[in-house]
Amino acid sequence: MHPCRAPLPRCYPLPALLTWPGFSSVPAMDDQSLHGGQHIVDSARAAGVTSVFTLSGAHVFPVYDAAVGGRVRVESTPDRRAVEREGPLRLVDTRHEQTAVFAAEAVGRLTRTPGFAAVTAGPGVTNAVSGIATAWFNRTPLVVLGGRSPDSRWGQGALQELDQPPLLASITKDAWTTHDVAQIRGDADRAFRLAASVRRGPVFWDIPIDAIYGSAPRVPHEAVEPSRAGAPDPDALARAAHLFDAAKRPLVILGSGVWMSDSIEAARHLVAGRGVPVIANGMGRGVIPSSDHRLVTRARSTAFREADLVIVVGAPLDFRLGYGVFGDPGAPVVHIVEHPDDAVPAATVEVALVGDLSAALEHLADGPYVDAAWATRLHDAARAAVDADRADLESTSDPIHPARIYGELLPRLTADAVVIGDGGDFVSFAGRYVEPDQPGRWLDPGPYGCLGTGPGFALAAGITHPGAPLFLLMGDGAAGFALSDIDTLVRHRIPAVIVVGNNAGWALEKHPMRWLYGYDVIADLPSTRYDEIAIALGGGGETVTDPAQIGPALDRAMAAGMPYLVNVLTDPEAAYPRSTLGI
Ligand SMILES: Cc1ncc(C[n+]2csc(CCOP(=O)(O)OP(=O)(O)O)c2C)c(N)n1
Ligand SMILES: [Mg+2]
Repeated sequence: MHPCRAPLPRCYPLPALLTWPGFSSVPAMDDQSLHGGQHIVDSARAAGVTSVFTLSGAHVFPVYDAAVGGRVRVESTPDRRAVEREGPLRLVDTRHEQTAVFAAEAVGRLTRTPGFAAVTAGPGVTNAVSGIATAWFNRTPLVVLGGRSPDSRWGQGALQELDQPPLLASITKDAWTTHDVAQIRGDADRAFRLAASVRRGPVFWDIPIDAIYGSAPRVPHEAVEPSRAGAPDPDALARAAHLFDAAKRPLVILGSGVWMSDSIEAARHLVAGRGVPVIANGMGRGVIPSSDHRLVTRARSTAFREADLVIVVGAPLDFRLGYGVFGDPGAPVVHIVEHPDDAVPAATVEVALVGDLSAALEHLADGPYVDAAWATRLHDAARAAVDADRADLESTSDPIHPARIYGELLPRLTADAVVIGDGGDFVSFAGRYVEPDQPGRWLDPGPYGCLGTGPGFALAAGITHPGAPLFLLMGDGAAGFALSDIDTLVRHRIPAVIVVGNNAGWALEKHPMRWLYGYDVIADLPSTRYDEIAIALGGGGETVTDPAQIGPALDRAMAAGMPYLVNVLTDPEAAYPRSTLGI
């Protein structure tokens, strides 16, 4: 009889679980025989993973046991939290699975190695869906392991019995169930490799408890590297170079792919070699620092309207880029992507260059210098936009204009600061004013636009960049999704400066509804003391109503050495001036 089909006790008294022949108790493992969790943790480490994000659930206990190195290790160390931190794999527990998966997603983007979350069966998995979808939209390497009720009970109505892979199939590179403990190591290797291979993305796999609690011989590890992008087609390269050389008003857009594929040096080389104006998007922000006069993100509408060639590197031609139509009639586009699936057809695409981004950028770096008048025009337009911001950034209005918060924040941002946005209008203001000086230091949800990502992202940033100043900017509406995970930031000692732009409502919905209907409903919220929630959860905080007090409050937050929430009451009528709803 297959061990998974061994007779079970009528229900699951825990001691019976340990003696049932399908399971192997953890202490019985010897050097040659590993339980399912040990196979997974070994595989994760071999893939360069250092943390696993989770919320406790018995379906995945073996992962925890392996992550901390087993009972003897835990019992011989007086500080339980230290064991959880030190690993073999750092075990990071949250208050909601959405936060665990958002954190793993952010780790995937910040480190460019797969983020890893393990969630319990059923509700653990369904709570993970928004994080997995976020990774799908962002092309983030992410592995989510789900617990699963036992095969031997399947169909009988075990707790949380749910066939999970079909739920995830449309938002993952692959989603499957591993039924046999002997397959776990190979499947884990495949999951991490697949997530990190071009085109990067999330992978989901679940393991029934009768397999993950079982044991199987140690498997010799064969290192297989994730697949990388191939060499771009020489003909396409030549056509792109020809268009670039002939263009009078070329523009380069650098997207997240430049960061994710580590093509930063090649991008800088291209910009310096050709003097071409650049607009940054997503994780491409910071590749060209704000001090470089060729960065003209603030002259975006002029640049999009007037460019006669747009070279889009590592970014989808989605709503953020007007679906690839720049100017009227649309300027020709050279679309440079790593994988054919990213080269979606748009009428304006003249050349689709598929392959290694660095190779493509290096090839295009050779050629004539861009017309100085065009570069100067965009630089002047960008500077004029920055100058025009000054009045709002210095506003003394009462109630506080949200821009004034950024007027106080910007001088306090050092180059190593990580800035995270989670919200509507308040974060649109952040995107406009905050220009990171290094890549990989700005995190927003990306095109999936899911509220509630912020605390998970802050957790990831605090773990990935310990010691770097960390700012989490949240709308008051967004804050409501995951404030309980301030508790997580406290427990894991992440000294995030949390700024809530509290306009007592869902402004990004309130104002558009008013424009469309002349009135708004369900868009008002109370002016809640979110700082008191942070204090109750073990952090610090204060409420600010006077614009002159924002700066001193930020200073106190930065000096606090713990999560500290500055709850700034802002003007509900100060809408972000937007021209599109992204549709
Ligand atoms: C999970 C989720 N639910 C709903 C939305 C729709 N939505 C987008 S922005 C927004 C308002 C956000 O309000 P807040 O965080 O307070 O920022 P504000 O616009 O007020 O500055 C809403 C409800 C969403 N993007 N994600
Ligand atoms: Mg709000």
